Amino acid sequence: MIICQLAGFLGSGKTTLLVRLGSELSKAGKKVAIIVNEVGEVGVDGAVIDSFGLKSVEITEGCICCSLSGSLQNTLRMITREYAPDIIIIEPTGIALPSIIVKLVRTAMVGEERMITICLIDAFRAPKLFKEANLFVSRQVAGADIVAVNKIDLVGDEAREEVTDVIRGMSPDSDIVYISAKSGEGVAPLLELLGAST
Ligand SMILES: Nc1nc2c(ncn2[C@@H]2O[C@H](COP(=O)(O)OP(=O)(O)O)[C@@H](O)[C@H]2O)c(=O)[nH]1
Ligand SMILES: [Mg+2]
Repeated sequence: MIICQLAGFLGSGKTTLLVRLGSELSKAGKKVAIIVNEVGEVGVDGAVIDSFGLKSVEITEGCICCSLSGSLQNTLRMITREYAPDIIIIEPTGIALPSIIVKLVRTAMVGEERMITICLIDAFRAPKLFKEANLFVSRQVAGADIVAVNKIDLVGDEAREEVTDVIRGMSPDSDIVYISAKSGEGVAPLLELLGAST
């Protein structure tokens, strides 16, 4: 089983990517479950999720990386036991730290899973974000296996290069992909990684 975490600041495109990855993986014959933690954020449209035949659980009363860590772990165990998915996609809140979620998952699942952390960066808002929340974003980026620079439909080559330089400075070894969660451009490698073709 793969457990995929979609990290990233509020508005970076996590929910949009979640719906795209979930529906594509489901179309490819994978059993997909989704855990969404939103506290005052725009949520997943339940009807949309259901229409793709995905199993989803929402946790809304607090943050799964702190006050509701036990709730995340129980939900993971419950979904695994009752639904036996091929993949679980987790969308934490925009202020969660990926490394904490990874630890919680590891403890809950005692190592039967493969954990993949994708951190989304909004290419359009990146310059502002890097200026105003640099330390926090660098911790999110550093905790990721893959950094997905999202909304590339909104920026040109130069902005893309600049974002790339900053990310490289924060985390020299992370893989970087360039995507539009909205149009689906560039998303194929992520689907591959999540086992769409196996
Ligand atoms: N232009 C563009 N907009 C996007 C893209 N991905 C997400 N958005 C928009 O960005 C906003 C925030 O997206 P959402 O998925 O809710 O972000 P979240 O807060 O990280 O879950 C929404 O209005 C999306 O339609 C993209 O690739 N391109
Ligand atoms: Mg969201």
